[in-house]
Amino acid sequence: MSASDDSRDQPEPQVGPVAEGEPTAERYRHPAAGWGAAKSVGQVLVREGALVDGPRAIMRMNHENGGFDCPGCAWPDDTKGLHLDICENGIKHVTWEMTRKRVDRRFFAAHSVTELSGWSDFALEDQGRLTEPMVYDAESDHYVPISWRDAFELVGRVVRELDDPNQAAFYTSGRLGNEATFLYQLMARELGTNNLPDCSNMCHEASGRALQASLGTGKGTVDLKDWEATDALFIMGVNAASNAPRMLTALAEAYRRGAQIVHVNPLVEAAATRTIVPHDFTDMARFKATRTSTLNLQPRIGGDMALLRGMAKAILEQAKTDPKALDREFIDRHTSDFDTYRKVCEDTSWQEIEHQSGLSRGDILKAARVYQDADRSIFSWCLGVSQHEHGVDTVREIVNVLLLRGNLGREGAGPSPVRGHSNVQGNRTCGIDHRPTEEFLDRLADVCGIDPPRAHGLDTVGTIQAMHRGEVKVFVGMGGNFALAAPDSAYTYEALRACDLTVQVSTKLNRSHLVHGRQALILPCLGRTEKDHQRTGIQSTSVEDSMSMVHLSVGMKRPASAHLLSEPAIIAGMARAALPGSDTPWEWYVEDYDRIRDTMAQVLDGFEDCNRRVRLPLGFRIKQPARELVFHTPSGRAEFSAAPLPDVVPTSGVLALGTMRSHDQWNTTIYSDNDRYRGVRNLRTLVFMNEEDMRERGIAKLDPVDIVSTAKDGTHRRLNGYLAIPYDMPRGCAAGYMPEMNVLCAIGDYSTQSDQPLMKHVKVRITPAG
Ligand SMILES: Nc1nc2c(c(=O)[nH]1)N[C@H]1C(S)=C(S)[C@@H](COP(=O)(O)OP(=O)(O)OC[C@H]3O[C@@H](n4cnc5c(=O)[nH]c(N)nc54)[C@H](O)[C@@H]3O)O[C@H]1N2
Ligand SMILES: Nc1nc2c(c(=O)[nH]1)N[C@H]1C(S)=C(S)[C@@H](COP(=O)(O)OP(=O)(O)OC[C@H]3O[C@@H](n4cnc5c(=O)[nH]c(N)nc54)[C@H](O)[C@@H]3O)O[C@H]1N2
Ligand SMILES: [Mo]
Repeated sequence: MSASDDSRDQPEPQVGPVAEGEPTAERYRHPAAGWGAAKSVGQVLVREGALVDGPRAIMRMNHENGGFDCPGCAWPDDTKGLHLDICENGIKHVTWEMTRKRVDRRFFAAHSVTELSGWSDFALEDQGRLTEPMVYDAESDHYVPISWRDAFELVGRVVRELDDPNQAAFYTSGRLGNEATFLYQLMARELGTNNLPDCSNMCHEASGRALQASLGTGKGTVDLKDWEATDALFIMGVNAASNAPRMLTALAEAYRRGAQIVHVNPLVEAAATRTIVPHDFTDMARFKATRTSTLNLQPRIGGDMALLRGMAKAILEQAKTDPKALDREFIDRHTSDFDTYRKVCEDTSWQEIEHQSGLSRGDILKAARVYQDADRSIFSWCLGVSQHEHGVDTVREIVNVLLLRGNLGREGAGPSPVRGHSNVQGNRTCGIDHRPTEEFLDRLADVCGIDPPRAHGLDTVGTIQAMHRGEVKVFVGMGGNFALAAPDSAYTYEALRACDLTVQVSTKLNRSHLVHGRQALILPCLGRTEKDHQRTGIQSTSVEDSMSMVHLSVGMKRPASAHLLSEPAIIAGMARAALPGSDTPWEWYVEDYDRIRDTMAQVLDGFEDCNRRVRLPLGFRIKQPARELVFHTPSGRAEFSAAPLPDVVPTSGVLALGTMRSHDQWNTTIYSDNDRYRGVRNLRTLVFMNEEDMRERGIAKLDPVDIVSTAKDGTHRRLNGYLAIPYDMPRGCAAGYMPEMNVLCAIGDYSTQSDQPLMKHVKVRITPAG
């Protein structure tokens, strides 16, 4: 089937449930979490039919020793022996996996792929858990059952027949546990490719590269104890109440302790107001809210670097009269290139800083004052900072500001990126990297006896482009929903459809099963909540959170179907079929995951003795050299960067559009059409705009509008009939929901610093619907 004549092509995926009521948008006036969250959880539990098992499973989530790790976000577990650290969205996520609904062979017999392609994405996932392997039958246009053995043989045959292993790509979504991750990259490298695109390429690639360049580590240096000890928190570009809800607890505790909390976000999000601490039942009962912010700054989209530069400039000016403004001793002993950085700050004018940040000098000075008055500061950030052309420079500027006052290598201070998927950080640690280091490959070769390829592989955007050109012919998705999550939906659909074979290892039916290659497999796997029985007994997997803590997760539920395999077993099955002569003991590894961990302990830095340490009550923390002021950088010191301020101000008539999540979704999984904290009901096809920008265009609240994006190469993409919602945000900015808005993101619009798609900075024109 060719892409061009295919009537199933849907450049505008319909994502949400079919709205049942009138769309409404009112300001949300309640604290975050609390009873609104409890009610929302109740509705999900009822809908998924999980009323009996749901609460029981949740009581086992995030336990020290014995429970399963929340498959939701990567926020770390409480360290103080609090055994019930849960949140609304974590509960939704777990019950989503535990649903009683099933997608079986009868379902696929009843619905052709063409028919399913017309369903909304919500309706697809709402069918429940996948139950057995299926293969696409072109003649009938249905998925039909296939045995595991035949499925593996199909993968093996197609891969073996490739002219070059680089014609295959192996995608990872950040849910995959460490052991499966290790086997997956081993399979790819034994085959001979580093084509390991992952969701990180769309997420925190910029953060990793920046921290690596500045500090010689790809990760943050702080842990939860630091959050508990800090004097000032700077929370940049994250919607914590929805996407890292357990951070609310940390913010409320910080506020009660008297710490300063500065939120930097074009939108004042719910976490920047007040919260009812989710598991504090007396607060819940008394409706007692705690503030979670002491200062809110609303820069323009992309204006963060200018704000940080302004803070640095203010501190350097202050240092002329106040020797305590800078930590000179720290700068002299531990950093390099300070003078170049000071010069670049002096040379950047206040006028430029105000223009590029969209903030007044007075507001920037307020933030600088908070920073200067604090003995210990933490900067935390997420996609609002990373998904930009200048994401790497901006994260490096965060580090610059931290270094000025020696906020590194001591309690309560340092950089703290908020990661996305629950194990996205562990995926990198365990080898999912299309640009692996020579040291890592040497050790892999040594320990595993393979000859890994040395050339860099393809990332997410590179893979899509190569599939489109016909150079990558086999796509394997280890979790995730690549078709919807990736930029430029129409182009990505064409790319996937040009493949000889697409393989999706999944728990639920999604768009990526319907936008497939000439041959296609759906391989259903166990979820994290489920018991994983292997030859030597029940297995557990390890995961790493945002703060480098590695701990075991063990499922407790009966699997959704007797025909599911674990992810390590599926990888081993594919590997054996694709590499018949392999000396790697794939089957032996799967019998007992301790064996995989023993190999990981020899290959991976920081995993020494991991089988013992991962069984300690809270697991173990991977050593962070930068935390000990050891810097694996060329200079052996923390390196200041001195990038010029980028021009982020849109030209006249153009708005910078950020694509983001609603409260009721998990990436491409949509739970409802509501976005409680932003006051929206029954609507996802919307665009938030500044009221003045709306007036100027003759657009009133809930008016339909057309949105046209302009790519770097001058091409246009459009979405029609979205409804405009006035929102408290700076002029020149707009916002709306991913994944629908990926239609607007051009494949060529990625950062030249990180190769990340520019998902927070789409240049658009918005006009009343034509
Ligand atoms: N419930 C739930 N939890 C999740 C997810 C989910 O979908 N649902 N996804 C997970 C994943 S994979 C990830 S990566 C994280 C994502 O977590 P977030 O980074 O919170 O994700 P987004 O919804 O994209 O929100 C981005 C935030 O950045 C702000 N923003 C946009 N542009 C700018 C800018 O230029 N500067 C600043 N300072 N802010 C800006 C937006 O207003 C918004 O508040 O969450 C993880 N956790
Ligand atoms: N425009 C725009 N696009 C974005 C973003 C944005 O901010 N704006 N954010 C980007 C980011 S940060 C990310 S991380 C990506 C997310 O991209 P992905 O990680 O690819 O997408 P998800 O929606 O998280 O994947 C959901 C699917 O995962 C499968 N799944 C769930 N649990 C499991 C499991 O345990 N094992 C397996 N094998 N499969 C499972 C289910 O079948 C489900 O349908 O999207 C990116 N896309
Ligand atoms: Mo992410």
